[in-house]
Amino acid sequence: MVNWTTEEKSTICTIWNKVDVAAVGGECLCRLLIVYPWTQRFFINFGNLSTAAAISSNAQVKAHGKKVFTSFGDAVKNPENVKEIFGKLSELHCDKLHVDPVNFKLLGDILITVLAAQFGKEFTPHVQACFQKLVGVVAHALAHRYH
Ligand code: HEG
Repeated sequence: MVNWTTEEKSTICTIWNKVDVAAVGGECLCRLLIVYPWTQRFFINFGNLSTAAAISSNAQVKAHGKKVFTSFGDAVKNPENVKEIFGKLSELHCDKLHVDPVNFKLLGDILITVLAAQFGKEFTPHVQACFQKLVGVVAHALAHRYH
């Protein structure tokens, strides 16, 4: 069981409250699909993903990025209970979507790079450490019900 200090939780909330979830979510999913092109296989029904430009302007990618990171926001609000909150999602990603859990880590790392770019100096090593811990917990929780 991972412990969270009040300070860590407030550090994460301070940043997350300033995040435009639709913009950051869209950006993260775009980057995942461009940087790790094999992840496109999960989204073949999303239309044209043939070039970086096509991915960046794809409305379904943007909408799905918003959906994923709105859900990630539940973990921000309740980092102690991520395993419970994401239980059903873990089953879905395993049983129905067949997403390799490695991809949760890749997306988490991408979130860190996107936040670092947006927040600059405010994204101190300590802030990064707090987010690194959270994306680790989220990736672990999403992989938890795999069998
Ligand atoms: Mg997943 C659907 C959350 C990473 C592939 N993802 C969803 C849904 C949510 C979600 C809330 C909608 C579930 C529903 O319709 O009931 N995803 C979520 C989180 C994270 C994540 C919180 C990690 C932070 N997802 C993720 C990754 C991949 C992926 C890394 C693949 C590389 N997700 C995926 C696919 C779907 C969802 C293919 C179904 C998309 C669709 O066709 O609508």
